[in-house]
Amino acid sequence: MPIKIMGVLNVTPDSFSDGGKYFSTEKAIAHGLRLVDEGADIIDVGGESTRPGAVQVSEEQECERVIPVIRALKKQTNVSISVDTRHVLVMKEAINAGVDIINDVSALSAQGAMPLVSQHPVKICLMHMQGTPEVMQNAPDYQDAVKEIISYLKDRVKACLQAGVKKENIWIDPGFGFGKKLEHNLALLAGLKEFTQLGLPILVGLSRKSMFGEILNKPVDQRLYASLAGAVIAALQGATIVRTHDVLATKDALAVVQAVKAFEQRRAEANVLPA
Ligand code: 7PJ
Repeated sequence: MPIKIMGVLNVTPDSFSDGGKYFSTEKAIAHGLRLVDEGADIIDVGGESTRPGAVQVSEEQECERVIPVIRALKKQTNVSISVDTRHVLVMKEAINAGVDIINDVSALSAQGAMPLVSQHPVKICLMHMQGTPEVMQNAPDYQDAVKEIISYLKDRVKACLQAGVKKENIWIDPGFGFGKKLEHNLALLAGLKEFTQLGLPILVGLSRKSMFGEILNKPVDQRLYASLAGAVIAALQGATIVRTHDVLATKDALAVVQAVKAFEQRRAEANVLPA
């Protein structure tokens, strides 16, 4: 499966890594179209910041931010559109607006989320988070992060299947930075291949995250090269969707991974002896 690039489109005044530069419908649409030009396969539209300490918005406000942007991008582009939300009202209105993917950092834990999405042919990304955005970085704690997060995702996948979601519509995501210390994020990146045992597409979001800030001691606007290294490490281990603010750079880096993988595939096929 070719690696897909998901471009991040924040429609929030307080999103941490672009300083709310795109906080208006018009600006958001323009930025979304730019990400498409850069080669994004998916645009992920989010109206709620999940940064610790971020200002809370109502579901109605979140809809006012994201729905016009989703409608415009559906009309003006051919790429898939995703909505980054934890809230059922936003999911419902985004589905009405034609969204293709529901990307939920709480893995559809809101009451009514699973029954809603099971009624529609949308893809679902189930992400792991320890705690809630407000408190998740207070004291992240795991015995074995990789094992525990795989087990959590297996349970959420099972619940989705029981609620009637089709297996081919489910993606998983270990949730880098969501209730994780540096050592947990490193364990996940080092052990990402283990997530392929679920047999589902793996999405990773590493772009500009604080784990790179800790490794480099650099602010968010100086983490591009580190984020590319992270994306390459993830893709080599089987990540198939990479969520990023920097579409063009990430696309080029992952084209190299793709070419090496295709070479390995050809060589493996050539070495198979005819029956
Ligand atoms: C992620 C996300 C991620 C998925 C955010 C940020 C924080 N959705 N939404 N995975 N991160 N699926 O972009 O730094 O890692 S918001």
